[in-house]
Amino acid sequence: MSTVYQATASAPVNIAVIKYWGKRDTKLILPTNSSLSVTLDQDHLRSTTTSRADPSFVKDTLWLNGKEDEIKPGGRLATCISELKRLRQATVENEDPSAPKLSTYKVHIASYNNFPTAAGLASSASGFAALVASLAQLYALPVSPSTLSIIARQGSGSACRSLYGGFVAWQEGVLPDGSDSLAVQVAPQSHWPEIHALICVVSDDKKGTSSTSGMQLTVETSTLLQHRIKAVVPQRMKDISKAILEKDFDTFARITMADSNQFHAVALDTEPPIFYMNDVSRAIIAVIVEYNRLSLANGQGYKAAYTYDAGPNAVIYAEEKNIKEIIQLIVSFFPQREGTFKDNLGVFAQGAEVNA
Ligand code: 2P0
Repeated sequence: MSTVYQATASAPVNIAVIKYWGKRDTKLILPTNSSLSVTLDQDHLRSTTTSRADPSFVKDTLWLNGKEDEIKPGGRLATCISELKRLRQATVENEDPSAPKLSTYKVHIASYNNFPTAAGLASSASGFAALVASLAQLYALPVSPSTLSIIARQGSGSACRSLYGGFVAWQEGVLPDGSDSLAVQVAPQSHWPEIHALICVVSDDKKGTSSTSGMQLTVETSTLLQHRIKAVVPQRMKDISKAILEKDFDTFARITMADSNQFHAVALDTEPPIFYMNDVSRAIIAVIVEYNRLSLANGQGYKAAYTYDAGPNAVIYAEEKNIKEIIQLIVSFFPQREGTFKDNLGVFAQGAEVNA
């Protein structure tokens, strides 16, 4: 019987608090600014990928949620796969001539997202991170998650941050080959386990402008982006990293909301303008602003921080002790309607789906 070479790995979704928006190199996926995210520590917002290498396979093949997906030559998927094969050869096979030449075999890859597309969450970050982690395991690559993040980055920028759990920075780097544009862990989740994320699904419609094309339009046309890159993000990266290390929720919340606001401002500053939030998104902002205002007036500091990606869904970061109150607040303002998930404002909390 021949040996089966197969490995399975999974990676969770991450939600940025300092947003990545803009590339200085579109092929290598090098960003115009550093970013920072929280990797969601829950079982049901993950991609799980199984990879198998076999000499009998005739071509590299990918199934996404059970459906075959094209691997375009020279495309992002092909780049990730060939980079991992190259690493296998350069490390394991070159060092140990008796190691099986897995880099010469074609691979079959099956990837599943366990969250419904209806959750309205981008799956490219967890998807590419799980794919890279699974092939790295299959090939027994003796490399760090940061090295793997360089490869995941070339699949989708935000994917590099899902190689680590907890609080993760993607350092933009300065080198033209992208070898220093990688993810590092600022702190593990266990450092600040009280931080939870509430995902409020406002709409599961496919967004109008993809991140990839939207951010390029912003780079080409927005003057505000230039200000953001040079004068705003570097200080925010330092300040929010410090806030995380010191478990300073007030600073974390202020910077998170300010950076979400500025990301949507640069989207609006794009020609033609890009709108990702809708009326419900803005109403949720108003609720959180008022909730914080009352809390601050009572001398209790910030209790919640909203952030929005390239779509209308809200993610609310809060400390565990306030999560229940925030869910009740959101649900009282935005009652859950009967009917399909699509019609509802779904609320997911870190750790469990909330039936409100
Ligand atoms: C982020 N987003 O930092 C930001 C905030 C959306 C808004 O990363 O072209 O899907 O594949 O590198 O990673 C979305 O961008 O774009 C994104 P590509 P990606 O999470």
